[in-house]
Amino acid sequence: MKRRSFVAKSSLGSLAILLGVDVVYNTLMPEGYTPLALEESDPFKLFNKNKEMVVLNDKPWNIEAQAHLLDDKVTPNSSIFVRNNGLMPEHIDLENWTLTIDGESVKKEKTYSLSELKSKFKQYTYQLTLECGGNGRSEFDPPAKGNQWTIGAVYCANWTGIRLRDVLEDVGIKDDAVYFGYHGADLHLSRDPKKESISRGAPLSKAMQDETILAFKMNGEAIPMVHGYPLRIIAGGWPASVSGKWLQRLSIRNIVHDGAKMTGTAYRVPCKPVAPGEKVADEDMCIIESMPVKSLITYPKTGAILSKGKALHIRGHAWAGELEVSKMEYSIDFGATWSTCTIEKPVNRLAWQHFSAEISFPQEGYYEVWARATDSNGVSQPMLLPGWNPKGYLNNSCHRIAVKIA
Ligand SMILES: Nc1nc2c(c(=O)[nH]1)N[C@H]1C(S)=C(S)[C@@H](COP(=O)(O)O)O[C@H]1N2
Ligand SMILES: [Mo]
Repeated sequence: MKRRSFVAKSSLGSLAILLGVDVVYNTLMPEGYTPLALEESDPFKLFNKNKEMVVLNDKPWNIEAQAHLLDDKVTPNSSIFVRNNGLMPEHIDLENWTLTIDGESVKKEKTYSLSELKSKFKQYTYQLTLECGGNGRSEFDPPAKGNQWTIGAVYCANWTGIRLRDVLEDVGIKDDAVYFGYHGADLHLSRDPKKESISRGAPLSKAMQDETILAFKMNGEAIPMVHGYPLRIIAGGWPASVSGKWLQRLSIRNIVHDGAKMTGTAYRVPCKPVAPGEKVADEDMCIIESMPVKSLITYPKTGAILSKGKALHIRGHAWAGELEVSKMEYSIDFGATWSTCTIEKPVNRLAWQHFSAEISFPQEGYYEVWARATDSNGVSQPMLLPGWNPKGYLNNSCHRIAVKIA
């Protein structure tokens, strides 16, 4: 993998972050010099990712997992997908990092330092499922433009931070507040500082939930650079695009936030079902809120070969946006019949749930194991594809693995 331009343009501060240690003689390093350690770098080393992660795009970085890499109950950093819309911030000045809460609906704009946020407000840790709205996009027909995610843009990590609600109460919010919108420190691909690559948000009711936090830590450590260091919003159960990385400013709005990727076809789907390929008028598009019910078989890896007479143990995770998963089933006959899996309760609201089953196969041959989750409203995953939409969002069709009994 060739050295990437963002590495070459990085400042020393972020080099240290990328390397994980200080460059001891950094003052002696010639200007413009790229240390060998970074010249050798590939994205897997740079971001501490498993070599089996799949790079979909390198400008901006978009990297997805494979199902078997997501087998852990809590996803380790090495298997967490990367979705950048712009260029990662080039320099993080921790001492001077601030968060400003502004917008039409704050009583008075307020700015906090990181240390103030950490000391002033109580900290909480939650396991929260984040899935990119475009996960599964690759299956839609007619195809949608954008990163061709298959199944790997989802994970559930431990996030530690403070409640957004507590901060908003400290700031003072006007009665007309309806929405929040985030502003991160990443750069637009054009490098034009006046443009934002993404600035999304959610209704104030989502901001007020216990689990909506301003996070400092992911899986007990400082958030890795690529995942939003040093501060990030986490809004579990909603498209992960709501969870703004490198958070510097949060606007409390008296209108639906109108930042980059809040309008047009971005993170919006037809309010009513449409035929594949149909043109949809702007006013007929609705913003995606809670994500639909979905599941993933994380063990065994697809292509497993099993000897005759042995039962197959399968396991995986299921999630349902703001809802809980109430039933989990598998099929070995292309959906003709279904059997139940054991499904655990979530460790907290908005965490994914773990399922397992022991499967016996009637005879030798090729099988597909399909998994199907049902949410607490009784809504199940579609077997093949959900309704088509212009940007290929919300594909929650059943995950399948191939198994051969020899
Ligand atoms: N500032 C900022 N926040 C962002 C993004 C971004 O490009 N910039 N991408 C969003 C999208 S579309 C997704 S799916 C998630 C991806 O988070 P991850 O890279 O930590 O997995 O971050 C969201 N937050
Ligand atoms: Mo996303």
